Amino acid sequence: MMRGRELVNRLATGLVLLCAALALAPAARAEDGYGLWLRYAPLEGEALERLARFDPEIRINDHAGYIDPTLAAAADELARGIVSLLGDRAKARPSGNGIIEVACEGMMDMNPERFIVTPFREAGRRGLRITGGDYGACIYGAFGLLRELSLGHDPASITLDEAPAMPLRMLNHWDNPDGHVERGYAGRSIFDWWHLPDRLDQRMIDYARANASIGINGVAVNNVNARAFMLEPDYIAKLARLADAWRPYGIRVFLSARFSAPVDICGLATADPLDPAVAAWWQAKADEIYAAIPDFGGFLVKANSEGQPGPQDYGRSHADGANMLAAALGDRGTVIWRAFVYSADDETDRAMQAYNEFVPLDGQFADNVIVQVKNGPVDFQPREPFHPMFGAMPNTHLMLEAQVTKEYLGFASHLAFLAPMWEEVLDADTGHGGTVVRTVAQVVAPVGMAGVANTGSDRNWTGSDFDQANWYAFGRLAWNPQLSSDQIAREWAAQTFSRDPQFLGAAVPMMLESREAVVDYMTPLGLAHQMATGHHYGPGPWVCDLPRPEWNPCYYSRADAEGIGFDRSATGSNALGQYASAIAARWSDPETIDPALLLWFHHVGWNHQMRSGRTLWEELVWHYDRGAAKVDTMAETWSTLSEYVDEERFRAVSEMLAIQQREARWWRDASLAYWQSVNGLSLPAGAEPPAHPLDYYRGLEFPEAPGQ
Ligand code: BDP
Repeated sequence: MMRGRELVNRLATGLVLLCAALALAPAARAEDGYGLWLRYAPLEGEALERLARFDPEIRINDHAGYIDPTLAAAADELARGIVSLLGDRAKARPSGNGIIEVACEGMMDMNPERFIVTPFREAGRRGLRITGGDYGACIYGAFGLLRELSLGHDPASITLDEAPAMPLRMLNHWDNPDGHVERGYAGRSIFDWWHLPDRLDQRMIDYARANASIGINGVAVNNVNARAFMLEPDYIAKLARLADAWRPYGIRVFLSARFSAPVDICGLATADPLDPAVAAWWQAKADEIYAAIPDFGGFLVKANSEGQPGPQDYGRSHADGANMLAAALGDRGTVIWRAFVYSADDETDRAMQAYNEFVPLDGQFADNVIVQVKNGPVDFQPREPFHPMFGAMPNTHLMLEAQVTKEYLGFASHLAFLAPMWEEVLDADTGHGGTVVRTVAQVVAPVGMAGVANTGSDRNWTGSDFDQANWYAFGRLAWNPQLSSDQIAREWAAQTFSRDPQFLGAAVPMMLESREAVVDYMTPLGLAHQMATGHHYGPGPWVCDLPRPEWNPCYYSRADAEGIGFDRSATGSNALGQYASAIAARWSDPETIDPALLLWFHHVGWNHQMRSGRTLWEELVWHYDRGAAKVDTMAETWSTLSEYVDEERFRAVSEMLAIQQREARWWRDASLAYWQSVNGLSLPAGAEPPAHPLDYYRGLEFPEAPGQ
């Protein structure tokens, strides 16, 4: 960036010219995954010729010598990207034929994040102009244009006009200040709190670039199981340094706040939200933060959940707690209050507790409070129905929370592309639109989406190369929930690995089928929460002795000699009653419910006849087998793709797939061995018996598993 600045050439027009060829040395092309989808691999063939002919210089607005840092970042990225896409052709290249003008200045009556890319002509030269609602739009415009160029599209025919579907598109990091990442499978935290604010790692800039390229505009930097001391002045200074670094990329910082902080770090006798001294403490704290970080996003709060303190400790409601913090922030920021609550003393079906606690509070939350709701009613399982709160709180700002890190989908070692899972929930009809379809995406569109980040200190950021796709997909879907999983997979794979149609023709279907494979070999037909205790690595369907009932897999499977599945119909917990009547009616009948959700809502006899003609037991075995077989196919497919991928990443993916093959079979075998011990049934003809007796699987222990 500095070299580009030094080479700035001021024009009489008041625009600044950056020569793309000289602005930056070509991006390092180490294929260790660090470059993510921003590696800008050199184009080939006609696409290369077209870009070489266009050969743009890059201009940015200059107001009497002042260059907005966001525009500078946009221009730098364009320069970096184009030089890299031109590969060898970028060397010794004269000043360009074409022009890219980064011209965002703020346009009245336009969404500040909307960008437009349009062609223009100037003295016989072709140009592309990026304009937008505000400076920040240009960073999205630059990345949008670079995506098109990276995909090999003709610069002459690029026109774009995009605005994000939702205002808040954020990552929630479950990173602890000591560097450990809760549910992190990619090494240590990327945030170097120890050396901040004095030292800012280059990774922080590359992280911001990656986020901006997919439209992420908010980052909560610390674990929702928060440490109160992160509200102390030294941490505010550290956070301010990050905020400064990320501001040009359109990212606002948020902090997870521990509700008991006034007691923990200030020695107040109470954290009661209705106590004036408590409110005053938070008010002063907010003022202190805003003095250092004028665009601070706000607080993310996990309260009265899994042992975290909260307003209920003082007999107050979630609304009391959230509104007190919201008043402290005022119109400067937002309180994001999580709806992931369930209690040790509540015997109600866990899947119902959040709805029961929150829906009666509809309309009571302050305007700058967002209630953040997980995609499903339990906890980020490979498949859940959509959360019944979506659509049921019309007078509350609701935001969707998804988990990008794959706590329950095989950690980083299993290839599971999550866009189909998120597409499934975003497209789900909540039934709350009367005769009109009202999807989850429509419910959250005025507010936003949060994803629990999967980044870490691993060189490839996410622990495995294919997990980068989930970070990418999360951002793309939050920007535009109408994008299809297929399109997202295709553009990610083309930018990350190879644009070759042969490669994409094999890799994209493999990605698209991968999540269903995980559902099949872990928890088919609506089963959930069958993983081992604590670390959540591997199967543990037999676990039934944990102190809290809803921590036990047996609580969810309800497997007995007669059948399996959780009766959540009117004869059982009646969780179905929390859904709109049209949805509940469809799901209340085991014959009409989508079989993928059958055992979530119904306790079904082992010999129940499925629509497939198989019995339930046969159907379960069929799914476990299909899942394990699918992973074998994925590994086979990948083995044919070596010519398209560099050696290092090819081998890394191959080895991860070998782990996944082994672990898919482990899930299948351990689960079947356990179900057989419950139902006494033999396996259907042709099905392979589990490799080991049940006791072997029960005896496995993994105290060193990551992410705990
Ligand atoms: C669970 C995780 C736990 C998180 C919790 C949450 O196992 O580590 O703290 O979600 O979302 O799935 O708060």
